[in-house]
Amino acid sequence: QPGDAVPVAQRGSWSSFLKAIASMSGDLSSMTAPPFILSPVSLTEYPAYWCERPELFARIADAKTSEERALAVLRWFISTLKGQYTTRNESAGSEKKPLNPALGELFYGYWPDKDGRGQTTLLTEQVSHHPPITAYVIENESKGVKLVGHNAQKTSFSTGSIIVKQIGHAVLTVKLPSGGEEKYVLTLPRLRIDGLWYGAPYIELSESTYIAGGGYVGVIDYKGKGYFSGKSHSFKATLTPQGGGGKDIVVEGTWHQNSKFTSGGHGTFHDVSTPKEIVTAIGGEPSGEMGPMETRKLWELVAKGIREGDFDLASKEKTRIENEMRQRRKDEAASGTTWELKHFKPLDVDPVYEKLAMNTKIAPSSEDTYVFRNNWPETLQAKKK
Ligand code: HCR
Repeated sequence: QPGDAVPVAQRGSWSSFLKAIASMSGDLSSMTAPPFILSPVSLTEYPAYWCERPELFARIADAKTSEERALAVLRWFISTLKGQYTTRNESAGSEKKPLNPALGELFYGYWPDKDGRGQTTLLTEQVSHHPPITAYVIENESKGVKLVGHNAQKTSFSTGSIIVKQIGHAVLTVKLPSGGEEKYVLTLPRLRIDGLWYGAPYIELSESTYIAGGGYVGVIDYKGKGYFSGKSHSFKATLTPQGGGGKDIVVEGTWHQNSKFTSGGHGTFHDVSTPKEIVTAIGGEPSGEMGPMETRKLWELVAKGIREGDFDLASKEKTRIENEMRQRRKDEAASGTTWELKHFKPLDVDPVYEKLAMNTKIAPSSEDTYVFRNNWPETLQAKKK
């Protein structure tokens, strides 16, 4: 039944929210939603989903040939999708609306060394509030693997679903045993949020993403129920060696479960039935504390309110933070200054992305980027040793 999953007292505000989405022009993240659909986690924490299987990230460095490396990159990428797009359904019963980050909001974390795979560190900064843009870096320094990226979303409404076009890309840099390095550009899938009518939203991926670099171009095509295998969360990935010669490698399956080679290899390709490793959050102040712009400090009471069902507290605190941020922007405008990003420098054109665009049909042919200043906080720098 429509609205079945919505608490009775919130059915009115849920249908108003849906009406507002249907006529929305622009940014869904800043719209007020009923409490039952709120997540206590800010979007600045989401980049951690890229590394919930740190051993697969580290293993990219162990590949001996370009083919092995391209397969290791693809395997790690596909294995992140379950975390990125189904976590809230698994832990909270449906997709939720994340907290909308403030400009300059930060998140730091790490995954410890285990079985010699090395430490992996994560740093995230909200580089724009409107539109929301999150930049991040994830690095396993001892293995020489680093991911730098940014993402934003453009949302629209179509036949009862929210369509989310992801804007942005990530660049993976891998140090080679020979001394050089290889760069891979990764683009992001399109999302369709269904189940709104019932108050139980969930995500399906659509269209294609690209992974290009190291002499290979990988195209991952996403399909939901009724395509390829008829199953939800299906994909087909084709890895093509560049420069003529060599055969395609094809992998098919479901990204939240497993996949196998259907050409150019045998057996299982990826399997995410094993447990994931959640990031350990760490304070970025020299004392090890979290500073006022660190996400879990900034949103502490809002998150507490949402988790404990105290929505008055959540809403009062959210309004206080939003007003403070608005005042900060007004003060900057009055003094002719702008907010200075702590860890990233905006750059109009990313040359690594442009090279990918030349080798594929990917549009747009050019994208901006955020260059990491290489200034890890001391607390994380210490984790790298
Ligand atoms: C679309 C979304 C905000 C953006 C989230 C992104 C795309 C962020 C980057 C991560 O790498 C992957 C990711 C996963 C999330 O699924 C996606 C969010 C899902 C919902 C949220 C909307 C802004 C909120 C929609 C409100 C609904 C649930 C009613």
